[in-house]
Amino acid sequence: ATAHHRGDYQAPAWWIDTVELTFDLDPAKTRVLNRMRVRRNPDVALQPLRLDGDELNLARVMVNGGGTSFRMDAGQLVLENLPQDEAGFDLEIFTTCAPEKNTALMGLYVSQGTFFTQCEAEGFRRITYFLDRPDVMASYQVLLRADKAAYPVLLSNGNLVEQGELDGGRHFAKWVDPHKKPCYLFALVAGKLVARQQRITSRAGKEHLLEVYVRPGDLGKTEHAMHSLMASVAWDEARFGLSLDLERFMIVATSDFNMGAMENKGLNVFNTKYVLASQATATDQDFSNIESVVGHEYFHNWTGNRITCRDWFQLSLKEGLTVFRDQEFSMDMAGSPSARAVKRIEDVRVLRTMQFPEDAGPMAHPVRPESYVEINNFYTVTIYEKGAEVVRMMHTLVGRDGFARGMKLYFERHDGQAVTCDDFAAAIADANPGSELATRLDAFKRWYSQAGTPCVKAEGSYDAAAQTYTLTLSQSCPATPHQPSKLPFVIPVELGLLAQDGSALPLQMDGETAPGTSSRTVVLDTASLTLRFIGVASPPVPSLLRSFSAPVRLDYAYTDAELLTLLAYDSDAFNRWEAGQRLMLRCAINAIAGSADAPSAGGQFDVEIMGADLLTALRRTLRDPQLDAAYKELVLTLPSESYLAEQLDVVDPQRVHAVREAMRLQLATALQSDWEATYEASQDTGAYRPDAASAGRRALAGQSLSMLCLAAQASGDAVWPGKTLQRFKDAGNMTDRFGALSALVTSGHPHAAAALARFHALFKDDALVIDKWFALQAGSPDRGGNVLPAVQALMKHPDFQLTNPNRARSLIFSYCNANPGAFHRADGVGYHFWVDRVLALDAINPQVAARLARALDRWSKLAEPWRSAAQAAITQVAGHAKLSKDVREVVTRALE
Ligand code: DPP
Ligand code: ZN
Repeated sequence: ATAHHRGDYQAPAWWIDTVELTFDLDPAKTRVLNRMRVRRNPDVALQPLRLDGDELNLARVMVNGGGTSFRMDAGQLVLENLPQDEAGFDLEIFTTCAPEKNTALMGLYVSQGTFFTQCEAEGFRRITYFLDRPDVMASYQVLLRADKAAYPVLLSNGNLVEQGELDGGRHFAKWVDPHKKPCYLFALVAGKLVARQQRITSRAGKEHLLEVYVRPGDLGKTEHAMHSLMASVAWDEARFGLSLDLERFMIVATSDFNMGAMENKGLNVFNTKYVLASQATATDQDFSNIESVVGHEYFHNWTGNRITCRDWFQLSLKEGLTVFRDQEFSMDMAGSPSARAVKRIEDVRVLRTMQFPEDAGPMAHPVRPESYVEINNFYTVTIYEKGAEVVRMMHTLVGRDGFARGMKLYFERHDGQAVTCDDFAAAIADANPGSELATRLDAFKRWYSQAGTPCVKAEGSYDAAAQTYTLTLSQSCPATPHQPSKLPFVIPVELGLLAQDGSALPLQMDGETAPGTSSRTVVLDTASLTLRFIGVASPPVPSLLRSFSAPVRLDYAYTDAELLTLLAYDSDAFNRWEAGQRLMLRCAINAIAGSADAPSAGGQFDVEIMGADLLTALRRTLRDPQLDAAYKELVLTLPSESYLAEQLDVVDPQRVHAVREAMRLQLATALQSDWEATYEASQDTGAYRPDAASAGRRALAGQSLSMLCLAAQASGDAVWPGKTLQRFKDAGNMTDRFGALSALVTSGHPHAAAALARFHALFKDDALVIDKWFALQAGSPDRGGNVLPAVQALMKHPDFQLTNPNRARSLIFSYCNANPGAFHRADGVGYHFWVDRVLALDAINPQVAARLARALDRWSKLAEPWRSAAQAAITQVAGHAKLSKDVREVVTRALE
């Protein structure tokens, strides 16, 4: 397979201005007639027209109504000697495809008797021959024909302009999209669906019809998605002045989907996971994910659809920006400053546990990659989450109003175009001349071109006589594949100083005439920067990188006492949480590095890993009446095993697991009475509502129950497991029910088996709930190697289905990608399981298989015997003759 390089970009030699598609939908053989108006691009040297196609049966090609010669070359349909005049020519292509055989779920496929499409990134070429690249934007008219009884609902992008009956029990619908679009935003849906409808009037006074389509029977679970959509429409108008540009906006849910959702123009297709919710079947986390994904896809309507990407190297242009927008939307919906901080902490936790490892591993790539073999492999946490951090830093550097001005200029300049990350950055900077961003734009854009997570090292020294505090910040960035050395990044560092008693000190720098605010943002844009604060009466505790103002690692040699001060008093909620994380991390790392106190092979630690001061501070947090429940839950959650592993040079995954489990047990037992009090105080009264405050209380109650069941397992006490089982049975909502079930399962209590069986019986007809049931078992803490046999048994469960991505993810990914303590077995059997599953999935769905293939990305950091066993497993996959280019690229890079 060949690599594509960013530098090779060339404008298309031909444009496609209009597309008329006629579909005769049939699961076994769908016929597609594609009539295009094609025109030479006069700005580019004459070249043959090369149309992309994949898995198509070609029946006919006609130019201006007559036959034409063509040839096939590397899967492309090549046409030469075409009319070159300005008016262009008609090109008609007739093909067939087999949607029911399409298990890759790219292009046109069938899910539970309904037709769906997925075209991003390169799925349209599996529907018809086309210039399948985002910079070719055309007007679409779509005629759908199908059996009326089997496919009563026929949908495509834009407006329904005509529908009617045909002979033989068939019917048709004709859709016209008023907006030009790249083909990756094309969509059609046909099947037995029902819709929740909502008419709204925008701020601008226009009427719109919003629709959420689901299978009959699921209509009762669409209220939250519709509310989220209405909130998204209102938010984009209020915050960015961006209104809905369509008369009709549709969301359709499918249970077979490779990703979360897809922003097709006017016809979003969603994984059911991000649409369906009821209090009985969805957790608070599900409710909040739905809000954020509905927002994300809706926001793409402007950032992605109206202005799209010139080429797929620019993917973060739309994804980073749209993630930033959905993060801001969720924060604004959450409301209080404290709820905003909770959302920020959650987002940073994802970044640090998923993106930092990616940035340090074999798949590391810049936010704007330089090359790829399979673009589907680059829908990554780097493109999305780090891309969003880059946009957030711009927001920080130009301010909220400045960013709004920049967005306005971006749309003035580029509406209707396919552009680059450079164009976006230029618009934000040009709208803010003289800003911290505009004055160093070229250096700032290294965030787009350089991979790797920078490290900011901070050193402080206090001069008691002069009452000055000197802070030196310096930066470095490790080498990444093909990038041995890096130039300095532009890093906004928000900081403050605390007095020893925890009070905030006003900041006055050398040369300033008066003290200013107690928090400010400095810009580190050189290898090192020294700041001198004056009028500092006693040695301060620095609070650095507040709100996580840049996606970097911060290295500062805090004493335990300083961290305890920050944990107790920092006015920045993020750093207050971070101080607790650092203290817990420090204890964990000391225990991992420590001598023979603990056996490495899954044994238990007898030693106390966390000291009395830390436990006291955590207890105080739990008891603090000023703090929100959601925030307490975050502070009391230990860093994950994968985050711990990232802090080590050589990883013994069993020891990491054992240490973290010992710390959980210590938290559970040392704070037992506090957990009891917290649980009792966190009970909800009144009707279920998924808002941030109620969800926070339920999260803390669930955490308390988990801790109490864990403590009971150690002490032999039967009261709390009994209460938990009762709560599991009586729960009025899925959050409480699943929280209780998790508490029993993760503590390894004997009640767990009966509860799991009961849960399955209750929800056997609800696929999304059964996904949770699989995921909980595959993700539960390993006890002497018990998880893999359970996973293997579940593979044989009648409800398990490898072809359904949600189900495959719920069982296999929950084990291989998200349960390191269970997956990294010293006997290597976890890796054998992984090899077999990667190969089996690859034959069905390469995109999903390639995600699973990344479970061993960090193999070279592992200690022996894991390292050699993991390498051998990857080599075994790589040695397979019939790999997709998706999996091939991942394992090749892993072994480089
Ligand atoms: N559907 C994916 C997303 O919205 C890809 N565009 O991020
Ligand atoms: Zn997106």
